[in-house]
Amino acid sequence: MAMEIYWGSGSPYAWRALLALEIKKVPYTSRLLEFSKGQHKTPEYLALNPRGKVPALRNGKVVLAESLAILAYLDREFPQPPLFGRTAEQAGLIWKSIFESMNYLEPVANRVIAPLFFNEAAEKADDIRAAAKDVHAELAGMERRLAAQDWLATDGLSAADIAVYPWIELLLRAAGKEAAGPLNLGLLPLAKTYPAIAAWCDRVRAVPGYDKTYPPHWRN
Ligand SMILES: N[C@@H](CCC(=O)N[C@@H](CS)C(=O)NCC(=O)O)C(=O)O
Repeated sequence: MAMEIYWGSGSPYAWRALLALEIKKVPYTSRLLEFSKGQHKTPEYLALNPRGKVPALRNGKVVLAESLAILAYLDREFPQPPLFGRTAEQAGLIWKSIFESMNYLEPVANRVIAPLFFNEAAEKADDIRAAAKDVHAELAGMERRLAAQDWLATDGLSAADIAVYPWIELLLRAAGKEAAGPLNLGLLPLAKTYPAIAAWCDRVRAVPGYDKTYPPHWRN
């Protein structure tokens, strides 16, 4: 049986796994779980990932959760094109970018994104504004890097781009919500606020297979 990937629409973590599969042109069976129906909490799914979170991957006897672990697995199993670099230096730079995003961007981005997605913008307005400042500081660093190079960590598309890109998309979607208007987040239009990040987003979107990874419920 082809490799199976369990994912949820709009999950940045699941998006990483789908991007890696498409970039590596690995055949896979898509198992889209609906959060609203609790399909990530069924006994069958909990047997794959007891945390009840997406993504999870099954390839024969191999069962894996955690998006970055899935990326590492796919990179070993299907080495071309390499996602974690060709040299020791590249591997270091890629992991540095990933950890910077995990440690400094994602926590503050989440404080902007979650309340806007879950209709809590009014009561959390102060915290959203405070977090947005930190988001801007992180984006400014990314902007400087991407003004000097096409990809986040090295001279080619890597796991760093795959790991960070879904968070930028989530931020853009949150910033586009009506409730974000009064907050003046200063994120949109990205081409004006962060032109190098916008150009990088376009490069990621041009990756063959990208369309298949786009969250289906965002198309409506
Ligand atoms: N560290 C995990 C995070 C996975 C995660 O939090 N997934 C969320 C979707 S964005 C989820 O499945 N949440 C459902 C839940 O916790 O019930 C990874 O990198 O895969």
